[in-house]
Amino acid sequence: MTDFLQFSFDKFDEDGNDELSFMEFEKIFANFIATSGSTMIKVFDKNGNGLLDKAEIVQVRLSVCLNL
Ligand SMILES: [Ca+2]
Ligand SMILES: [Ca+2]
Repeated sequence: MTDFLQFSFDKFDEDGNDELSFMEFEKIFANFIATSGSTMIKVFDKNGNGLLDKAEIVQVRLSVCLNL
């Protein structure tokens, strides 16, 4: 695990149990989206309404997982 990942893991593992719960993962994901901002929305906003709906978020998740 790289230092960056270790840092991120410790940062987001809020209860310190060395496991990421779904809620903790959600925060990582939200942070990732916030950092990437409108660029991510443009890429994944399939219907072009400027918002990511549930179905579009699922696609983002799949893409992120596949790229890891
Ligand atoms: Ca945890
Ligand atoms: Ca949309």
